[in-house]
Amino acid sequence: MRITKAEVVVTSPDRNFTTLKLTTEDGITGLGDATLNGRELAVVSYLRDHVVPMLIDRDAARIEDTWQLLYRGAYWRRGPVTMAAIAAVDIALWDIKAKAAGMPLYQLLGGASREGLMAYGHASGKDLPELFDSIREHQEQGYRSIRVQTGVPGLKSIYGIASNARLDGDQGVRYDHEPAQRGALPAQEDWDTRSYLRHVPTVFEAVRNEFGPELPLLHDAHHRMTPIQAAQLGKSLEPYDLFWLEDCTPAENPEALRLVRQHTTTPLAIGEVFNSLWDYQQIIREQLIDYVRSAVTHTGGISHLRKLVEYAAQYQIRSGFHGPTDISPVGMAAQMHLGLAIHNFGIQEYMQHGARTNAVFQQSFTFEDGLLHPGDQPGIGVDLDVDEAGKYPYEQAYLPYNRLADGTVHDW
Ligand code: KDG
Ligand code: MG
Repeated sequence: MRITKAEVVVTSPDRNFTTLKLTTEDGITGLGDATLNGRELAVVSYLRDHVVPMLIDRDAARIEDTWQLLYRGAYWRRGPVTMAAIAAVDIALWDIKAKAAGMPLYQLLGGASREGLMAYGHASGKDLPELFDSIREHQEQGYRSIRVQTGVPGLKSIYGIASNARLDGDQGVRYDHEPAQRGALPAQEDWDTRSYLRHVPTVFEAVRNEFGPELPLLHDAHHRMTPIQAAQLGKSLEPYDLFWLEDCTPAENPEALRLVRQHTTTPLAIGEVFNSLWDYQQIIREQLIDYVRSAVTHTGGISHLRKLVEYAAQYQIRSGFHGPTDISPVGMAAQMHLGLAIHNFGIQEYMQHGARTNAVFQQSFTFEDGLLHPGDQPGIGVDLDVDEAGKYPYEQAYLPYNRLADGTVHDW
C-alpha cells in the first residue's frame, strides 16, 4: 500500500485550516489535521518542503515506523510546528488503515468503551444576564457540561468573551468563534489579575444559585496567573465544585502546579499548548493534574496521544482533549475515535464549527443528548471537498495578546 500522492490543502471557510491528504496506489485516501492557529503557514512549509518528499513511495501501513522516522529522523525534537506536521501524517495513515480494514477507526483502537463522549461547550457573556442566556442556549443545544467565562469589570476585552460574537445562519449568536482575528497584526486585549480573582468566584456563585449543583461547570484561566494566584483561585472556587480549572499557570513551569495542588482540591486540567508526552511526564508522575488537555492535532497524532493517555491512566488521570474551532473536523473526529476507545476518557471539548466549515469537511460524527459519537463509517469518517475548500483562500490571522495597564505584555 504505497503512498503515491501527498497534498497540503489550506482553506479558510470560517477560519484557516491546514489539512494533509494522502492517497495510496490503491486509491485509498486519508486526511490529517495540521492546523496551528495563527501560525498555519509554518506547518504548511514544514509539510510541503520537508515531509511530503519523504512520504512518496512509503508503505502507508507502517504507521509507527513513519512516526519514529519523522520524529527521530529530523534530529530536532518536539515543538508545535513539528508535532502538528507529524500529527497530520499520523492521523491520515490511521484513516487509511481503518478504511483498508473496512472499520471505523475506534474499532482498530480496541472498540468502544462507552456509548458516547460527554462534551462541554463554551458559554460566555460580558455580564451575568448575557452569561445565563448563553448557558441556557447551550443546554437547549443538548450540552450537559458547560465552560463558563465572563467579562471582568474594568477590562474591555478578555479571552473567552468574543468581541466578534456574531449571528451565524441558523446557529444563533456564536461566541469565541474565531479567536484568531483576521488582519495584518494581532489585536491587543487588557488584563488585570486582581480584578479577575475578585470577580470570578462571584460569577460561579451566581451560576450555581441559578442552575443548581448538578451541572458540571468548567473554567479556563488561560495561563495568566502566578502559582500563588492560581492557588488562591482554586481555593476560592472550591464551594462551586468545578469539573476543572484549566491552564491556571503558564505551561513552561510544570513545578508551579505543585504549589497549586498543595492549596486546593479544585481539579486541574492543563496541556493545550504542550505537544508531547515528555511535557507531561513530571506532572503526571507527581499526580499534579487531573485531566490531559492535548489535542490530537498538536501532540503528534493518534499514535503519540494514545501513549500519553495510557501513561496518564496509570495515575487515574483522564482525557479532556482540546476541541475549540481551531481543531478542524478532521482533528475532532480523530480524537473522538480515540476517546471512544480508551478507558480513561474524561470529557471532550466541543465548539461547533460554522456552516461553511461543515460544507468543506463533510462529517459523520454526531452530537445527541450531550454525547458525541464519531460514527461508523470506515476510517475517521470525514471527507474533504477540495473544490469547496478552494473557494476560501488563506487569510492572515493572529491570536490576540494581553497588556497590563502599565503596558507590560502578559500571557493571553
Ligand atoms: O488557538 C488558541 C485556542 O485554541 C485556545 O485559546 C482555546 O483555550 C482554548 C480552549 O480551551 O478551547
Ligand atoms: Mg483552554
